[in-house]
Amino acid sequence: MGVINATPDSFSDGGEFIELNQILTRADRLIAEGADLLDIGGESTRPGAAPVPLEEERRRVLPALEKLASGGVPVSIDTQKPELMREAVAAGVSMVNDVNGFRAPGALEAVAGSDAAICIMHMQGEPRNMQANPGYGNVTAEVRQYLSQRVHVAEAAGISRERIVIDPGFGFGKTLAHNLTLLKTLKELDGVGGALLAGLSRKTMLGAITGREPASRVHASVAAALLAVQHGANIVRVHDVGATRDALAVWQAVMHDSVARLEH
Ligand code: HH2
Repeated sequence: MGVINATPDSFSDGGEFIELNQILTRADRLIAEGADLLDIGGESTRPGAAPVPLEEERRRVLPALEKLASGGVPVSIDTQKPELMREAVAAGVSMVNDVNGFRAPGALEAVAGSDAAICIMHMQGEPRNMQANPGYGNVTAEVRQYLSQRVHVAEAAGISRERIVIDPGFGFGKTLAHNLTLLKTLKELDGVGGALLAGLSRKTMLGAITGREPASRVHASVAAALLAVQHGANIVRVHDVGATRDALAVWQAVMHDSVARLEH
């Protein structure tokens, strides 16, 4: 999944893709690099980010969604707002990605009547305060419990399990230690939803490990994406699609080769 942040303030690439033609150029590039899915967002969720009014978020993303949703690559909208979810679904998006786990009143209903997938992410707190003092007894168990409960609520709203993607929400109300534990134990989230998504690309945890600024976290991000897939992620949300695909291609070649050797 290739990321397009149509925002002035995203932590890794804020301000680069604001005008419609910039968003479309970015989309073309991600598709050329091999993205299977594009995720477009108009509200930054970086720690400390302020909420964006509906009108402004709509202005940032809807024209691009309308253009891209009829193209050959499925499109996801990254939003917490039920009104925009509804409009994005009407525009033909294939997935609605909500870092708030569809907890806003009307969020699940906005998507239920369509055949779009949903991505339910775990977050402790909200972007404004989530990194203030995150705390868990057992982070993986608590994330799993939250996601299972949200999946049940989504199913009760008429969204079948195979339409539901779950995501532990790396960096959303988690310390470095929480993030590392989650990555190591990702397998424990198997089966909670229809698929598992991991978003580690360029995040602060990679800066803490490498000492690098967001734009220089490409190698760290590729390593993290590879680890996530090895631990069971089906979808990785990344800024650097080409580099990530190359790493995954090597991993897949090795895995297939070892399977073939075992068979002979
Ligand atoms: N991370 C970000 C935004 N949306 N959605 C899912 N499902 N999972 C994630 O891990 C995730 C997400 C944050 O990254 P980014 O979009 O690069 O930055 P910003 O929120 O500042 O726009």
